[in-house]
Amino acid sequence: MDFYDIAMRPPEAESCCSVNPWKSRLALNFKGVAHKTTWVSVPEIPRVRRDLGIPACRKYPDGSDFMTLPILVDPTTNSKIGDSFDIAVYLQKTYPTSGDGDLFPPQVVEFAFEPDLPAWAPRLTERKDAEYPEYSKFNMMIDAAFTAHVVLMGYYMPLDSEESKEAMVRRAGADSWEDFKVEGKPRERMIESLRVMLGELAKLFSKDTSGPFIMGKRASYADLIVGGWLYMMSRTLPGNEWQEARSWHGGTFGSLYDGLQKYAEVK
Ligand SMILES: N[C@@H](CCC(=O)N[C@@H](CS)C(=O)NCC(=O)O)C(=O)O
Repeated sequence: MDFYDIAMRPPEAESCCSVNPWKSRLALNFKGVAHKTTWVSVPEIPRVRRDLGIPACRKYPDGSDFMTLPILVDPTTNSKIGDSFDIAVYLQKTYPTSGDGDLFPPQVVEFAFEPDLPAWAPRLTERKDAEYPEYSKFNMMIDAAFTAHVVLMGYYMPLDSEESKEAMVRRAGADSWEDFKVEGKPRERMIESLRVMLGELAKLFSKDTSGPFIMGKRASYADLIVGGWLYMMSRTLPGNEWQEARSWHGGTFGSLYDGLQKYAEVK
């Protein structure tokens, strides 16, 4: 299968840090599905998506299309999928028993967190279908909770070129990449807010302590959703911030990250 992720500075296997593609990579490896990654520069995403004939699945606040990755193309079934949640559902339906089995075992994954989001970070577009609604809702909640703290990471994304940075600067209505830097007291406050949010989330992981996942020893797509963000944090947070975050709340998120490593191979 062909998998499309956002290009970072080589070697991409060590630098790739885009949340939604990470969720899909973890799902592909969970299912043990062979795939090969194509790295796409940010300014190229709209063209690549259009050439594949995949409509946008995300909108800017003004209603215009936001062209995103990941994309998965499966030539064996002639499928082209352009949304990480749809990719997970597709993998589950097409390869129900492959790899580590069911990505969506029935479970209650409750997490409520309603932050204010900056205008340039639009919420995920709500899904109308009712496929795995419990997981879909969790995906939306997690996205909002982490996006509220994404300014801690954005500046440190190792994008592949100045053009990619400029595309993001323009979109955010900023003057330069330096505008994304958050330091000093505002950074400390934001780190503390991230710690508190993760404390709420850690409660979900404390229900079954037989393993690092929400269901204990058994990973599900809910763990992979959080995992996508942990991979972004681990690859972007500067200094020892990631080491600190790993250790918060009894090491819940360090253990989760370590538990997901078996699904993290970049291919
Ligand atoms: N609902 C989509 C959202 C995908 C998304 O927002 N992808 C981001 C990367 S994590 C992206 O492609 N951004 C492109 C850009 O910023 O230009 C999904 O889950 O796949």
